[in-house]
Amino acid sequence: MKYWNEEMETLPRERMRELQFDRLSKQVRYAYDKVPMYKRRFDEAGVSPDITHLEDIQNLPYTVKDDLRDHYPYGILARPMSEVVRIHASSGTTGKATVVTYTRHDLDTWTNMMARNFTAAGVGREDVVHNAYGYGLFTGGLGFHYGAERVGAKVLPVSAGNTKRQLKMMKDMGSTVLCCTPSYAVYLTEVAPKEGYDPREDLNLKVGLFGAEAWSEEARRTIEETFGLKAYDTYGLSEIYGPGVGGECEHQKGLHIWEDEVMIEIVDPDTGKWLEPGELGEIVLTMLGRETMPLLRYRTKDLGWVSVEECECGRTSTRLMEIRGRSDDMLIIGGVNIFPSQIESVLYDIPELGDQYQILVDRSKALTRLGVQVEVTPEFAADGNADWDKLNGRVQESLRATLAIGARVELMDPEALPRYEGKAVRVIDVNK
Ligand code: DLL
Repeated sequence: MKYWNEEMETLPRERMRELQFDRLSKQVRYAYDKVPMYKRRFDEAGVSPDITHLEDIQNLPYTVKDDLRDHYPYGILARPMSEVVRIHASSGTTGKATVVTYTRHDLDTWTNMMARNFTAAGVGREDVVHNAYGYGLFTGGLGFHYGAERVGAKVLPVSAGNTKRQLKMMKDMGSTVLCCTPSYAVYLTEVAPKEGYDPREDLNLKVGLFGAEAWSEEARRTIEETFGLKAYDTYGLSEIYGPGVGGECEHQKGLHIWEDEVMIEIVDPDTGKWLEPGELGEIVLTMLGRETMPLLRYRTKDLGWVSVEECECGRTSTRLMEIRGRSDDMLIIGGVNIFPSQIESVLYDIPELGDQYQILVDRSKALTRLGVQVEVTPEFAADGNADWDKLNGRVQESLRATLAIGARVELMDPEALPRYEGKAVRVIDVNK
């Protein structure tokens, strides 16, 4: 099957805008009538909840993560609790967790969005989906699970952890699709051969759906080449259902946003002004049919840019061409803005280096200082004649040449750094 919802995925852009306006205007009025936080905010700002053009969305107040924390746990509900059938929550490492609720209708919408992602990646009834996203409060596990079931695939709900067993299951069950974080997939490229598997011969993987964290094109190449699969990016966040806000098609040229359900804006993070396609800014999302938590203009803190040109696959949606990472993760070193994924790109291009690295940030002095710890490959470590100092110098030079930053580099033995089953923690604040 080429599309999951052909009508919506190929709707001419003008018609999509009309549909969005129709849905948005109802949703804004609904949020105003049902959620006291929005009524208060609109009234205080003197903004009418009855919009007359799609562009009016620019005048509406934003919603931020702290709004969810301030209304912990059930303060933003637009439906009675009796209609809520699922609750997810973020881990809340800093402060209170953010809690998200779903009605049956919300779960159905989410599942269909994930079904579009799977279909765009060519996954269907013939496939065995190995789902190694964590099951639990995190939206990754169940989001992928129900989406895969809906397209008729066979789902293996393995969840995260126990890597040896993961590989055995993958082989024995003939899994054709791997779903996990890209950093875990990279880790699997290392463990599979060590456990005696030839990743291409012994495993039957054809497709991977990866997301939940920023990853580089180099990481994609490593995963694709090792397993002989095609790796697709998936974007989403718990506040906006979970995974499935958008995903790549076979052309892998940006992530199609399912715009009949989620409206995307790219805004200047400082001024809040709308930016044009091609311009990097903050991703702001509004759900057009959410029943329980009708969040309006949710500021994701993720930075990205979009294209509105039609894709070769025939889908007409806006495409998210790059998700550079969270503005919170952006490092400012000597006046230069750097994202962890850019450092990953440099490191993954040096063959003597392994796949595990950590970025150490020291903000104790006036100038932020950067350190990079990166493992060397087992072959390099085993070579008695290997010149560690020379390699160290090369890594420093490459970082400087590509990113214009100086960094203290520490080469580590293989397996010296931690591995992650879910989202990797790449940036360490040494002052904390
Ligand atoms: O990570 C939902 C998800 C699960 C998406 C599985 C994709 C796959 P949260 O835990 O709420 O939800 O984290 C959301 O993760 O704001 C981004 O910063 C980051 N993120 C998610 N997908 C991508 C991606 C899930 N494809 C936060 N590329 C988001 C880069 C991503 N960052």
